[in-house]
Amino acid sequence: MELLDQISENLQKGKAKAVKELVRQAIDEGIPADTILNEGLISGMDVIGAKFKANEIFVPEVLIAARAMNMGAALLKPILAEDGAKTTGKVCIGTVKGDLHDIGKNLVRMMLESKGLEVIDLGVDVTAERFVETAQKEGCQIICCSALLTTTMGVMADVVKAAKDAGIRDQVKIMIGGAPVTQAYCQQIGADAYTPDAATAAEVAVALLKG
Ligand code: B1M
Repeated sequence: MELLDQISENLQKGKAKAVKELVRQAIDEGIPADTILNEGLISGMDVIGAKFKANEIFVPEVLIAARAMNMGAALLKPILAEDGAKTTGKVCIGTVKGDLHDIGKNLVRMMLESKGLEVIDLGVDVTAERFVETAQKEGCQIICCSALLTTTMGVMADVVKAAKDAGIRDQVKIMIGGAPVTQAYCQQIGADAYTPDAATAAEVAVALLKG
């Protein structure tokens, strides 16, 4: 079986140690880090998502797979950080209030850091006020919000409103993403950018910082 398929299969089985070893092997074989991430780790997580939706697996299995995903991704972080030109800028990122999904958010953070940006990670379950207070206090040029639930994506509109109410809307860009989020929603709430994946998020953040 091809190495990337083995990574995906082992991630689905929650075998974190095997995933780590296979990711290391893939790196040693010269497979590009973004290919390992997308075609090994994320593709395995996609299968988990489909099975979770179909009630074929449940929360414990998903959590074990998530752990394997994070362990594999951690090995890729320093390699992704070596790639390409560096930009300066400060970003705060978090998963919105009521939402505990952090795998995608962590990948976005990793890709932002790989571009040289300073990232303040607020974690999960972050209120609109906390995003805005952090941006104000720390002088962040960009706020990145992640949401994975249709019931929590509304908090992103609250972030836009809170930034307006705090008088910093013209000083901070608001980027949004996560599986249920769309370009149409971005326009509807008046955020600055929607991106479908972590690599694009980092590219768009750099473009926004360059003005
Ligand atoms: Co949850 N869950 N979950 N879950 N979970 C989903 C999201 C769901 C779609 C599964 C399903 O039923 N089909 C569904 C949501 C339905 C909906 O609202 N439409 C769901 C549900 C219902 C729930 C619970 C309510 C289940 C329950 O308890 N009954 C519960 C809610 C808990 C809560 O948050 N309050 C719950 C819990 C969990 C776990 C804890 C078990 C676990 C999370 C573990 C963790 O994150 N540490 C979990 C997981 C893992 C998933 C699925 C299976 C996988 C999500 C994931 O990590 N994908 C998910 C199914 C799915 O998405 N297909 C599901 C991999 C990740 C790399 O992708 O996060 O989309 P993603 O990130 C991408 C892009 O979206 C983008 O870049 C990333 C990489 O390229 N991106 C951004 C993400 N954030 C961005 C921010 C940006 C830009 C881009 O800012 C600029």
